Amino acid sequence: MKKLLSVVIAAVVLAAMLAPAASADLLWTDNFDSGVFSEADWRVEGSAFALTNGGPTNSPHLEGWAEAVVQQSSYGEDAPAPRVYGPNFAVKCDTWFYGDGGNSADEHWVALWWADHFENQIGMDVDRIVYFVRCYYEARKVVIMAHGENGGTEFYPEDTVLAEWQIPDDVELEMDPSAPTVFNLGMRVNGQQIDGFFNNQKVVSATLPTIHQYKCPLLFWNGGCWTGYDNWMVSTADYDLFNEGANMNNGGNGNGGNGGNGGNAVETVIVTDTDAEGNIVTRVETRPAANNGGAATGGNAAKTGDAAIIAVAVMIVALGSAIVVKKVSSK
Ligand SMILES: [Ca+2]
Repeated sequence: MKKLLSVVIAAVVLAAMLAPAASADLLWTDNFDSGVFSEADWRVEGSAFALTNGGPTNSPHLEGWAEAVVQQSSYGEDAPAPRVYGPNFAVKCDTWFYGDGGNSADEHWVALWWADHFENQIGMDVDRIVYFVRCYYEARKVVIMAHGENGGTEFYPEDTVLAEWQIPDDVELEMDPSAPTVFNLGMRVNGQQIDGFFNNQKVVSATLPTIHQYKCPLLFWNGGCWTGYDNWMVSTADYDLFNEGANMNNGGNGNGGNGGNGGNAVETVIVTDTDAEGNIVTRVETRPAANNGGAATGGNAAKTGDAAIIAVAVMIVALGSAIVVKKVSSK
């Protein structure tokens, strides 16, 4: 029995050696200073956002009038594509309000958008819950908002504010064509935890009612005003994108950070259970790592460097199915 246990332990150790170290990665940044939309990064068609030079960041940035609703990261024709993310990411950007853009609505807002898709589908008419971190200009609020679409309406049949923060009176927020206030807006999703950030401060948080592992584009979303965006940054959830330092809440078990193109990482766990005869049994299980975001999408073929890890995973699964350790009898 001890020998078998040793084999299991050795396999776990081997897996630990071969598995990629949990890494907090900055995945993608775009300051638009190249002066062009990269079609590998952004889905350009249908966008009413324009690349414009100057502005409050004094550099190329995105600018949209009221009818410029979304600018979304690229996903290509065949998912998964490079710029889609499961529930393990953080994103932030600089943004500002130039004016109402001719839209006389009572409220104008800017937002970041991500959706929890219930199946590996991207586009309209899919089952999902969409999440916004929005900054409202007139009401001076930052909120996390959710609404369901199709099957997602079971959870949120209409726009629902999950968390709300009032911007303090002493914080400047000017809507001004020539000198708008630049602020940064952020969203982080780590498993079922969602956080919203304003100027690198975590100001709103909520727990998602459900979570799936499918990947989705990230969007700038313009709530009907004349606005600008710049300095886009995307990272894994455990990367310190908001300069939180020691206060950073990883919100998980430390296994996060599998990278935006992940989906191949595995974790090995020891499961203790009781069998039909009441014996305590222990087995080793290997499964896609938590917060992986990719294993279920069906398209994440192992890259060369991952082949060894997959092989170890298969080996451990085989061991796990063969070994049932009866702790009771090993006393
Ligand atoms: Ca720029």
